[in-house]
Amino acid sequence: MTFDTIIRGGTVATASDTFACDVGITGGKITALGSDLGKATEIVDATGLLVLPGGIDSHVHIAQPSGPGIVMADDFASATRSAAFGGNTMVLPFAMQQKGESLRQVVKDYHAKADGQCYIDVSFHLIIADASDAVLGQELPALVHDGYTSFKVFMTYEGLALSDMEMLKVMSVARETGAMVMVHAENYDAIRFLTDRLEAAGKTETKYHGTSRPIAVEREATHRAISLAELIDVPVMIVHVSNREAMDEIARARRRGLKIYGETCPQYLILTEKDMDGLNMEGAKYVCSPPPRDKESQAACWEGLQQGIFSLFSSDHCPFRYDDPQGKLTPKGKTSFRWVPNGIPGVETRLPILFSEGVSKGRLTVNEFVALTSTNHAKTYGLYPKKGTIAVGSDADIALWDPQRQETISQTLMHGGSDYTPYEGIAVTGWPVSTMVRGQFVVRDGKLVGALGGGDYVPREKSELARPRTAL
Ligand code: DUC
Ligand code: ZN
Ligand code: ZN
Repeated sequence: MTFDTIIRGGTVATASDTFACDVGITGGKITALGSDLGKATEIVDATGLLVLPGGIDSHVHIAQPSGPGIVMADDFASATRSAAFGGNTMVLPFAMQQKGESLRQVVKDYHAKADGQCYIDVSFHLIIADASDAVLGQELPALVHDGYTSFKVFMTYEGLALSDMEMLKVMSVARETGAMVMVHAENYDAIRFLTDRLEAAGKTETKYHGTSRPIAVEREATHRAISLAELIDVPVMIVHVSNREAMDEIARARRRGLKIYGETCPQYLILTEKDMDGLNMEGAKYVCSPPPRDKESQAACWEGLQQGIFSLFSSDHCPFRYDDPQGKLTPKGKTSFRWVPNGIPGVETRLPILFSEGVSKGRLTVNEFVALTSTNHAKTYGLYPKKGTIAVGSDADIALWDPQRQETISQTLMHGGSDYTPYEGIAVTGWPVSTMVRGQFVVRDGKLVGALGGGDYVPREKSELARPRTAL
């Protein structure tokens, strides 16, 4: 048999094993693993490199409406290009509904933005902002059936926050349809109260973003989301957990046998609240929600990754330009932290940061790294084993890593639409040198070689992890 490609001489690592092995690829799929595989149209020399499943970033925001006068820094072309340079072969952005909108129409609109514009594969989660009977009774079940098998709900943000009643209704639909619910857990009223009080006291600098959403705000909402999920008996994913107290709520629920999953992100390992205390508006570069906390919270998030309380490590990529009134510098006259768009770029730096701080520094095995950045994302969101592993029959979505390469993260190395990285100056060991999607290189030896439009939309199965504990 002649393969299209053989990746030869590398060390393959999956979520469970590490082994010296060549990879044979035919028609975009992995068709053989072994040695002396024979002939191929192209032999790729991977001597000295790790051959890993491509990263799957299951929490990214791309081309999402972000309020009057604010524009997100990435469209699908720039976000997926940036993701590919960061060792990713798939991203899962959100199709975000706004109040009064048809969910079906929202999905169509996001497809129109993405179709032909992606360098790597994509699939959409839904964001449910309007929990009307028509949306929950008709549109949502039909969309789950069509492969949109996960949706995010917000407990905060103007126009997005759902009441407890609405959360219960959405969770009921998830239970009936077998979809995965993702929860943004922060207490909306508490944030509004604290924000008003800070502004009344003249405390409007960016550093007060953190003060307006302290840990109790996140812990309370996490506890409440878990309680609501328990009432419905539906699994949920608590996304972007930033601290020990919220993490402990997840761990406690799990000890009680509930299917509550957790995700954390690079900003909670690397940044702290102090970063938002920059001169002038510099602190705005780090404003995201939940906000970065303190060193103790960073240590807690590491424990959560090591102990499996967090099964996902995602970027929550949500980029805005810094030096731009349509971005972090906010429109004229809107000077309070309240108006700074929430979110930071991170899709390109997620994997190098976790590899370096985790694998190179001995906190994680390479297999844990693969699980946290690829395999668990595929399993959680109905893509496994098509995606998220290196196995015969799986898509040939592969990242080649140089585990020794030293780089210093800098905006000059980035390929997205933002004009800064919050991780400027961080030294890393380990770097993704090439990225291949379904057998085709998108990035090869640090150069873009993939075609715009080479990335496909991938409909998803229902997640094994989304099954309720008790029968319907
Ligand atoms: N917070 C969110 O909820 N979404 C995107 C980015 C952020 O900071
Ligand atoms: Zn969120
Ligand atoms: Zn998010």
